[in-house]
Amino acid sequence: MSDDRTVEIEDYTAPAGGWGSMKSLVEISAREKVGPEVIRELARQNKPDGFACVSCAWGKPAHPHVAEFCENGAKATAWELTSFRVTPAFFEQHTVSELIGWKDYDLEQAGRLTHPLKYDAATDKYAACSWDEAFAGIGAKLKTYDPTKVIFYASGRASLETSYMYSLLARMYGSQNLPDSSNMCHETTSVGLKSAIGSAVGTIHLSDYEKCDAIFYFGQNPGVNSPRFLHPLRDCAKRGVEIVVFNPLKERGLEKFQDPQNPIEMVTGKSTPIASQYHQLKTGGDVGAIMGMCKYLIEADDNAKRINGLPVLDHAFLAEHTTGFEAFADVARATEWSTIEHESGLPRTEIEAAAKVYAKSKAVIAVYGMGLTQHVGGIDNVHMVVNLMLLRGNIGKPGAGMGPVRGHSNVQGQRTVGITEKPELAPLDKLAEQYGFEPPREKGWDTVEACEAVLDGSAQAFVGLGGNFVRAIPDHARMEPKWRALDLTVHIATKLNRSHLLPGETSYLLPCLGRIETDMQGTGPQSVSIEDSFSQIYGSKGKATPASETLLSEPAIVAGIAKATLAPNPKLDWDAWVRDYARVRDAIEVTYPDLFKNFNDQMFTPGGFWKGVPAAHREWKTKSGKAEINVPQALNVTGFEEADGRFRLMTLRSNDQFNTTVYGYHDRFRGVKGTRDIVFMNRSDMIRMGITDGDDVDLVGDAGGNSDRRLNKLRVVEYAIPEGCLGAYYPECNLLIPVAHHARESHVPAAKSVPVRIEKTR
Ligand SMILES: Nc1nc2c(c(=O)[nH]1)N[C@H]1C(S)=C(S)[C@@H](COP(=O)(O)OP(=O)(O)OC[C@H]3O[C@@H](n4cnc5c(=O)[nH]c(N)nc54)[C@H](O)[C@@H]3O)O[C@H]1N2
Ligand SMILES: Nc1nc2c(c(=O)[nH]1)N[C@H]1C(S)=C(S)[C@@H](COP(=O)(O)OP(=O)(O)OC[C@H]3O[C@@H](n4cnc5c(=O)[nH]c(N)nc54)[C@H](O)[C@@H]3O)O[C@H]1N2
Ligand SMILES: [Mo]
Repeated sequence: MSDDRTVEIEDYTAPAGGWGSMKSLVEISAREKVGPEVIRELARQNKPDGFACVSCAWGKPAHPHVAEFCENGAKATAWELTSFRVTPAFFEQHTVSELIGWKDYDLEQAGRLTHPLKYDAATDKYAACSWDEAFAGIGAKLKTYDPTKVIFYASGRASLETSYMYSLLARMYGSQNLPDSSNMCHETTSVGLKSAIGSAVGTIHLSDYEKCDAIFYFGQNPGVNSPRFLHPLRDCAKRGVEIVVFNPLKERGLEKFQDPQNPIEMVTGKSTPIASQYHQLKTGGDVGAIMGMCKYLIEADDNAKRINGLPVLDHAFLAEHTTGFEAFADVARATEWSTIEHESGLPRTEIEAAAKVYAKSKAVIAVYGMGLTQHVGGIDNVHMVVNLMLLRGNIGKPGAGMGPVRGHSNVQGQRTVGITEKPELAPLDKLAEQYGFEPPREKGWDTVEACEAVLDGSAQAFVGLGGNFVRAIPDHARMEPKWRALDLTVHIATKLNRSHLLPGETSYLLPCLGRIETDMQGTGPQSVSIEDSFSQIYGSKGKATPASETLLSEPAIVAGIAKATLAPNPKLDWDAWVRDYARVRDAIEVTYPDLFKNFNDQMFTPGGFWKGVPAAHREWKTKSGKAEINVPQALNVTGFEEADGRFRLMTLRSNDQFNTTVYGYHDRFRGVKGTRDIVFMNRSDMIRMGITDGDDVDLVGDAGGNSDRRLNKLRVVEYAIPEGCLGAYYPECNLLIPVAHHARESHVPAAKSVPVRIEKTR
């Protein structure tokens, strides 16, 4: 079943984008055997009247390029429009026990699911059932449980309309267990930014990239995970914006970019250098590095004051808009450079060079991703970036602000319309009034708590709106057997994945339309809407032929489950909503009148409409009413002590995957071909341990206690990675992460600093 698995490891010197990306695209299109329809759809991707890319959450510009898609967005389109199908005949041939031995790649490569399926324990196979049977079966089961023991997961891709309906279904049923992929991702942002600046999301617009004069860039990999970002980054670099990067790895998209849409660059082989400074700090070293920059700035300002020079900090801003500066400044002054150098892994000269760029810049954007959020001290990471930005008033003015880069295309939007386990984030009183029911008021389970509930047996059932929950979470080896003890598992999905192969006592697999496909309902073809990283909301129209006539849309499936589970409600007509999604948008507008004013009229505004972010205009919705400067708990965010032989493992995405969806075995920019079973290692560590490039090693969990978490036989790749740090691929490595190893407060699994030891494979 596999594609080319000949292993080759070699340096890749070409830029991000360019011919490499064209080639990669052609390869996947050929493999998925896609027809001309894909070309037509690619031309509609991210266009005001087209569909919103199903890959990442990067913004959709009001004036798009002719081809407003990237290599990985195009792969996602080809993946959804594949010509392969997984029909009931496929399941007649393969038992679940057999399929669970397949690789993630092979499972999804098998194609699109076509029919609703029910698991039959007697034959150990999924078998086709009718939609009515599936809904009736699920409803009958759900009615027997304590609703507070049922999990309603969502994976960040489903539209605002579906998400709103899904969160209502859960709450009307009586459950607030609404974790979503954000719990493994940017929840650290939602918690950290909320407490510091009173808004849980980024504060910039896409257009701020035209106005900034510096970008401070932490732990995000645009060449792979948000390649359309490379265009504004390239434009910034060209107009002399300083781009200062902090990342343990040299990521190609941050080094140089060749624009596949620029014929001159393509023909002449020219590329644009991106980063002006690149600091390869230790994994988990950001609080140290930022503390160093802050120390430099605060002390430079102290000196300026002494000699009556120009101030380095924006004192007027600090006085009017912030609290906590003095306490923080004292800590920064008192922190020794030796400590900063040790914790960050960077020499003082590098940190000072970065701080000097910051000091002379008038409008700075801070960008970050999973490199900051997925640590035990992730909130400290986010707070430290905010602190740095506040020192010179770099939040809430043109060309400046916080720019977290979100993951799934609608992950931010799902939270906006009620998919949240936190009662204070949902307008419960409003929902109670609008629909005449009493919503649950107790806090529900987030992802980590849902895992704990599965482990201790208190969870009874799991419903998943997309995603591959069991593969995306930590601690696979402990979780998988417990998963099968659930009484009911229901997955709404487009393709087969490992989570589906761990059926509970009763299990249904419900195949749905994807966003690129025509969604025909009673009133005609429907549109949906999503929210991007910049809090812009816009419409998306699918026009491709559905993968199968048997598929239902996500709203129709949610409505089907709701009608079979809940008592009829005169205030809510699920069928009317499915007939016309504009009615769902009307309902969303009633629930959230400030965010979704004139929703139906505004949704096709080119570039979308802005939901509004108070911190973007310096309205701080915090406890103090000001932006809060926080002192970090510790300079070490890993949550574990340093010890002999203990490494910090960061789990990474390759260029050929979307989360648990593995498109192929080629991580082009890092020079790895034909395999994912590798571990990147520093040369000095290898010499010290007597390991040579190409050796096989095992990674063993080192979280304390008697850890039996072990990943066997990874090939060592000598790599430019800081000493004491390792890199290897997610999701394969998730079995090394204990469920309890997560960010304080936000509970995001700490996937970027996992304590492990290395043993040679015997
Ligand atoms: N093609 C593609 N696109 C995607 C995805 C995908 O899998 N494939 N996933 C989507 C999703 S859901 C998300 S959340 C985003 C994820 O996108 P990113 O936020 O870019 O996530 P990662 O690739 O996990 O890692 C980010 C970077 O953090 C660096 N890093 C690791 N540890 C540290 C650290 O301690 N400090 C610093 N400064 N850097 C560190 C790594 O070297 C890596 O370059 O992308 C989205 N887009
Ligand atoms: N170790 C480690 N673990 C991590 C991470 C990490 O960096 N390291 N990253 C974390 C992050 S940031 C995230 S967001 C999570 C991702 O976790 P999830 O969101 O749960 O996982 P995905 O891999 O995105 O889900 C892929 C599946 O979604 C289904 N799907 C695709 N399109 C659609 C659709 O349109 N509708 C429906 N209903 N289903 C669809 C397909 O069946 C596909 O198999 O993983 C987290 N886990
Ligand atoms: Mo994510």
